[in-house]
Amino acid sequence: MKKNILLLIDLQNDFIPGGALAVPQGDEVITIANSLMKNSKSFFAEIIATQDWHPQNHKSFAVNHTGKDVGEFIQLNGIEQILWPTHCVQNTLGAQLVSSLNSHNINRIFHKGQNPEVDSYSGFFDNDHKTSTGLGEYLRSISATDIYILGLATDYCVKFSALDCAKLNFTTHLILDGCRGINLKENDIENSILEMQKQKINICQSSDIL
Ligand code: VGL
Ligand code: ZN
Repeated sequence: MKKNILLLIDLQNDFIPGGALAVPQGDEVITIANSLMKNSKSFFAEIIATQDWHPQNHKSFAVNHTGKDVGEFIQLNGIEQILWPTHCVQNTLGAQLVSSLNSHNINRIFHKGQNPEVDSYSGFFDNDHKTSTGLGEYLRSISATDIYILGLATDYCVKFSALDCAKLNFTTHLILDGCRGINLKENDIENSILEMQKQKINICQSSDIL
């Protein structure tokens, strides 16, 4: 039997306009998340959210490397790491879910990026794939079959969450109009979508569900 899950990626203040790592038009996806939660209650068995949840000393932050600027690359424990502005620090306003998101509909939240030594774009694993957030195990434990993903940012946390989700053998759907990307380099968003399609991720629109 099918068991559909709605997975909301990083709908946090720091990723919407005005935030520390604002994704262009990131706020536009909140309406879509709200209407899916309100109008597709019988379609989704559960609604799960992720939160980027960094300690202040996280090594993905440029300020934690003397002489380095945002956007520069470093080697972080053997993995290439782009340096970000300080964002989503645990228990700060920037890390909170966007206040206009109807978060009372969310059944469970998984945190990621808590280890200062490794970044975690995926909601399932750290970037070194050594530590799980527990999300995959949880989805398995409730016998979820189909995971519908939306959120921020298409070319980082959404992409890596969707790729891990498909790798874990869940049928994975990307709700495209419910995502916005950073597009640091031209075509990053477009290439991310192509990469996801190549891994058998189904690209859909919220109107296919609503
Ligand atoms: C994200 C960069 C750094 C994201 C999180 O949510 O896409 N991007 N941390
Ligand atoms: Zn982050």
